[in-house]
Amino acid sequence: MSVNFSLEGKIAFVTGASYGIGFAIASGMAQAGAKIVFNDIKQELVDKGIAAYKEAGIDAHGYVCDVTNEEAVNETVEKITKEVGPIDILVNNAGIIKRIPMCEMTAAEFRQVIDVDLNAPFIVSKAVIPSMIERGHGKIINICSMMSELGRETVSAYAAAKGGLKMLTRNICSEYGKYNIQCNGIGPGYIETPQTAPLRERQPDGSRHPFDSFIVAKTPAERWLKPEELAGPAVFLASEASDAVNGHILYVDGGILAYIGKQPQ
Ligand code: NAP
Ligand code: GCO
Repeated sequence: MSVNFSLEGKIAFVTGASYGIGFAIASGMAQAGAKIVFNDIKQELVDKGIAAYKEAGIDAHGYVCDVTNEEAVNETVEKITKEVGPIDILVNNAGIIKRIPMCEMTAAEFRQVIDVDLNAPFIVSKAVIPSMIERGHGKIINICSMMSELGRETVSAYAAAKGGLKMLTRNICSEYGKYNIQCNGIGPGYIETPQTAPLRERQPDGSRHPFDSFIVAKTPAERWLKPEELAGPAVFLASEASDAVNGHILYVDGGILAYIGKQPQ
C-alpha cells in the first residue's frame, strides 16, 4: 500500500505567510508539490514575500487581504479561485499576540487579538468550505499554540483565542467530516520567529533573556524550535496520508507538554 504524502496538483492558501511560520509551512508544502497562495495585510510585505519565495525557487501567488475583514476575505478567495484555482488546503496561520497583564489590557486590545486569532480562522474557513464540499475533499489546518492547552501571565487574550481555535478545529471536523474535509490543528512550541523575538532578546549585560532561559528549561531538547520544523507535520496533515486524522491538534513542541521542566541541578 503506497502512503501518499504528495501535494502535487493541490492549491494551498496559507494566511499571513510572507515570513515566519507561515512561510516555512508554505515552503514545505511547495516542496511536496503544492501551488502556494498567501496573503498579508500590506502590499510591501506581499511583495517581499513573493521575492522570498522566488529566492527559494517557489512561484507563489500573493494577495493583500486583512483576514479579519469578511468582505475582503470573500473577495480574495474568489480572486484566488479565478486566477489560480480552487483552494484544496487552507492553513489559518495569520496571528498576533499582545503580552499585557489582563487587568491592564483594554477590552479593545482583547478583542483585537480574538479578532485575528479566532474570528479570522472562522471567516476564512467559512469562505473556502463550500467549494471543498462541492469538490468532495478539503484540508484545513489551524495554527494553534501551547496556549491552546496552557496559560501564562500576560497572554490572556491570546490563550483565550488559541483555546477557542482548538475547539473551532474540532467543530469544523464534526460538522464537515462527512464531506471528506479534514480539519486539524498544529500546536507549535516556542519557535524562533519575529513574534517571539522580544522573548529572546539579549539583556544589556549580554546574558540570555530570562524567558529564553525559561523556555530552554521547559523544552526537553533544551532549545527553541525552528519554523522549518513545522513543515513536515503540516505536509502530513495536508496530504492524503492523514485522511483518517480529523479534529486532532498535533503538538510540535519538542516535548514541552510532556515535561515538568528541568530539575534544579
Ligand atoms: P509572526 O512572525 O508575527 O507572523 C504573523 C504573520 O501574520 C505576519 O505575516 C503578519 O503580517 C500576519 N498577520 C497578522 N495579522 C494579520 C491580518 N489581520 N491579516 C493578514 N495577515 C495578518 O508570527 P509567527 O511566529 O510566524 O506565528 C504564526 C502563527 O503561529 C500565529 O498564529 C501564531 O500565533 C502561531 N504560533 C507562533 C508560535 C511561535 O513561537 N512563534 C508558537 C505557536 C503558535 P504583518 O507582518 O503584516 O503583521
Ligand atoms: C508567549 C509566546 C507564545 C508562542 C506560542 C507558544 O508569549 O508565550 O509568544 O505564545 O507564541 O504561542 O506555543
